[in-house]
Amino acid sequence: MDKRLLTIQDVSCVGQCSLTVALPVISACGIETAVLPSSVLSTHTAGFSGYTFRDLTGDMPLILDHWKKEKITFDAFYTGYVSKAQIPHILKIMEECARPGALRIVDPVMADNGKLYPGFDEDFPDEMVKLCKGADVILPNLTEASFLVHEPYRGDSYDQKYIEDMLKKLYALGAKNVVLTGVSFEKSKLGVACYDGKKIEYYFAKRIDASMHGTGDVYASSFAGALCKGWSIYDAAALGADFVIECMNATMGDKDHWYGVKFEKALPYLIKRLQA
Ligand code: PXL
Repeated sequence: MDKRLLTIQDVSCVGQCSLTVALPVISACGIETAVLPSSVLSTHTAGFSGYTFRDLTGDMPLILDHWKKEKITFDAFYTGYVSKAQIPHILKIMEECARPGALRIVDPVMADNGKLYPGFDEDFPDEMVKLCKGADVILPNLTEASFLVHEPYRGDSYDQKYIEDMLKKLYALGAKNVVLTGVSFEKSKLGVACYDGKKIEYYFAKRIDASMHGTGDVYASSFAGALCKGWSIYDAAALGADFVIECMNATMGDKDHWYGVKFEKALPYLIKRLQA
């Protein structure tokens, strides 16, 4: 039977993040992608003002009931931007709609650059820990990592020991693998650190001197697609980093495109890498 992945995150109608990235990217990886929208926003919340927000928590139990009647099941779950109230529903869906050995990939989307996103309160990270516990992989950035383990965010001032202690604290939350993103020990290089409870592995690529919105979702989506195709955690983590760079290169220099990355232009690269 072909693999089917369910991704649970918001629809930001405009803004190239969450579901509007996950669906095309994971589909391009050759994986059937089902969606459960957690909410619908007119745009994402980073840089637009006055956006609409419709919460879809109430639909979650109804959707689950229907899926159970139809015996709909999944080989993988990939969660992103969700609310506190949705976490128990998501845990139930992952419990009741899993095929044997189903993967749980949790991107604890909630924060960046030292701050929680608008609408997430101080209690949210402890709720997110419940989703991280029992995940096969969690993919926090450094800000999310510090919120998850209650450590102060250190910006760029950290060393290898800090990263390796952080990986161990994140692993202790109960996930089988940790992929920590946005790690850098040299100005010219940026990458990820992977930890499976035994060994720590790094992957670094050339740092692109820009910060662009939606790269976390591009990263997690390509990672999830590759993992679902049977790639190892490390290979999928490295592919995600390379794909983000391709997307950023395709976006560089276009001042009108401040709200996201032009990932569409880099899909041929992703498809080629997955065929190699
Ligand atoms: O990229 C993460 C994300 C997802 N969804 C919404 C967001 C953000 C980040 O700002 O605002 C609605």
